[in-house]
Amino acid sequence: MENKIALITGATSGIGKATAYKLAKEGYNLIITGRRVKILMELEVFIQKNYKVRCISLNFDIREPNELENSMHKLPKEWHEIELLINNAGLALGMESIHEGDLQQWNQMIDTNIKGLLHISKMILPGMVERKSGHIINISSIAGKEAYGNGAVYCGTKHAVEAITKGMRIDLLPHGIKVSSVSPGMVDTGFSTVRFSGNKEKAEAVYKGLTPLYAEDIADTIAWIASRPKHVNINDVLIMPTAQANASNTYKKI
Ligand code: NDP
Ligand code: 8X3
Repeated sequence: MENKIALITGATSGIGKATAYKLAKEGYNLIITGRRVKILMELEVFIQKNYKVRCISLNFDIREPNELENSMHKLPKEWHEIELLINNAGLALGMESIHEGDLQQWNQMIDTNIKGLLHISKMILPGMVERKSGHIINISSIAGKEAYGNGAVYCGTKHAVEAITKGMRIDLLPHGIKVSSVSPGMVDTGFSTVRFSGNKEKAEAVYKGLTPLYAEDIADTIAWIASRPKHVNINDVLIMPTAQANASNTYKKI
């Protein structure tokens, strides 16, 4: 394939979807992934129709090793040379104090945000190593830099993403593979609706009274990181809304 290939996990919503549009505009052929098959199919058709690139969707739950591997093994040969991997699929569930947390929610966050990211990276990295070329961009968070109350496990998963990113960068150094991360503060996506189990009122309250980041802001940042010259790697970008100083301090006009 002439154009470079990018694989985006969690492309059905928010940051992943905005990144799919942005990278399509930049001329990447796209592999888009997620669990919601209808959205994936619609996005695949939309991208092929509106951008001059190819797009293929893979439908799997990133927590399920067999689903993930079967899907990746079905990828046609011309899609094998993935140059850019955006490890974006992830979620937070609940906001309870540690002694009241839900074990099932903890497992889902750990299995998605840490183990899912590791598993898909392991599927794609051998090809990058063989070609001595590639770039992984992990989506971390301000929650990977600081812990906040009632978010210990989500923060723990993003701290793990930070450590994995740093470790990957060391291991992949001799192979010329770039490893970057993007660490956003509040971004208005499906994130809070998922965190509060579909409670729109609670989700909207998170962004009320301030201007948060939008998914497109993060997509722009990802595209900028991916477009630096070969000798330049952006290790990490910590990006916040102007109205948010850190994980716990926001300025709201309500
Ligand atoms: P969204 O809820 O809008 O999107 C999350 C994406 O992850 C969806 O496409 C979803 O796809 C995918 N996903 C979740 N679980 C799975 C799974 N088990 N298997 C496959 N795909 C999965 O949220 P965002 O766009 O905000 O989140 C994207 C990333 O950004 C996450 O890693 C999040 O932690 C991070 N982040 C978000 C911030 C924010 O404030 N929004 C700030 C900092 C970081 P589907 O449901 O179809 O499977
Ligand atoms: C998402 C941002 O502050 O809700 O990672 O953890 S925050």
